[in-house]
Amino acid sequence: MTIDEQARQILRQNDKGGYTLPTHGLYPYQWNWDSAFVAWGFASFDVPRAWDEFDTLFASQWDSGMVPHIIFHQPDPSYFPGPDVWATGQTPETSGISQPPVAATMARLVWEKDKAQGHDRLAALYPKLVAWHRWWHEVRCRHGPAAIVHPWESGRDNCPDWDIGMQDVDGSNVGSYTRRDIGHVDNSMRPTKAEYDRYIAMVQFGCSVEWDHQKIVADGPFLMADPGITFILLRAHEDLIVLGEALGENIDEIKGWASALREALSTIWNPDLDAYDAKNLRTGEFANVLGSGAFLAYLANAENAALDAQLERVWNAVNYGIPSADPEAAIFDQRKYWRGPTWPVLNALMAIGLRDANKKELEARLKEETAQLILKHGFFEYFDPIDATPCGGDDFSWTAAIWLTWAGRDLDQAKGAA
Ligand code: 9WN
Repeated sequence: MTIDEQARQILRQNDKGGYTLPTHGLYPYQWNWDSAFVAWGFASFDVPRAWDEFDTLFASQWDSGMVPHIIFHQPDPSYFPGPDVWATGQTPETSGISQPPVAATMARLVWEKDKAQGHDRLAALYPKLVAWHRWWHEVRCRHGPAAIVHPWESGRDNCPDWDIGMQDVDGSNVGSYTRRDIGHVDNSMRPTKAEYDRYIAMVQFGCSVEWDHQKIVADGPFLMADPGITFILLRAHEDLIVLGEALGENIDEIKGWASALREALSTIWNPDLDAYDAKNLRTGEFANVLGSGAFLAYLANAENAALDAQLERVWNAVNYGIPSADPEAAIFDQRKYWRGPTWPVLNALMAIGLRDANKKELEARLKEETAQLILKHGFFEYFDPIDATPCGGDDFSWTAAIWLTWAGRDLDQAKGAA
């Protein structure tokens, strides 16, 4: 079997009929941003199936416009926290928080594969994307940049960016529970018990206010500005504008959201760090850690010379891909979840940004290093950026997807017929 065939087989094997699991065992449900990347992957060989993935995800959109981070289609005891812990009362049951809004960017890439075939599918999805972006703007960009109320919303769960916000969360009264993640992968690679206690405390707060996100933003235990989501959302607004224009829609409202968000970028530039940085919105304090979220600036055309220099320094300190935390910082841990390793899927997002910033050599280097990891070890969730050790889950959907769309081929070719 060729490596492309293996990647397609992973997507097919993780396909539960309209939605795709990130990987069997560790993540037995539909995850929000995983599905968006999976759609991009499916579009390389089955465009209608790509649109199905978005449809299944957006079928669980809340009335508020929020698209939840997990859809619990079929109960599965192998994941904690499951639907009973979230208790959101949705059908099918869902978690109560969201995840990085990459869907409009991925929908644009899928649509560009075959605009004629995709027109009606896009027209049906478009108002749902707009409603989700409106929710981000109205509920989560009230302080300027995009704010998260739980580290899991960032998709970069326990990266050092959130440490200062996590300190203020009381995890001492959450009661007993059994984690399932450490039954699937090495405990030392996953977040600690103290971190999980705090994650659960934040879920319990959401339950206590019946998942009213206005109340969670106003009074919840955790509220931090996320540079990663800010850049992803800004890019997604711009992609949504292109999609809206193609459909003949009035895109003035989205343009307003995009310009407000761009204006807010100066508030997450930390001059002491000389980079974009996460900020605790309860205290005004910066995290003072350089994470991979900052390098998503390329995706939103928000880079500058200082960030270029930081990228060079951080990247040259490792051998494979862009690390999730600064290798020269004390907090760096080359195998620990989001505290050092490299994620092929984030490398793919950054590559789109580097290509658009006309940094073709950097994009080629990133592709080459990411491809080496996959060719050496397979479609793992993430990798040690120093010695290439594969980590986390195997046969991972988004790693297969980005192989088919980027790491295994030329990004521009993969765009297909425009
Ligand atoms: C919590 C599914 C998800 C990804 C996230 C990644 C991890 C979940 C977990 O797995 O998060 O959402 O239980 O660790 O951090 O980015 O979407 O692949």
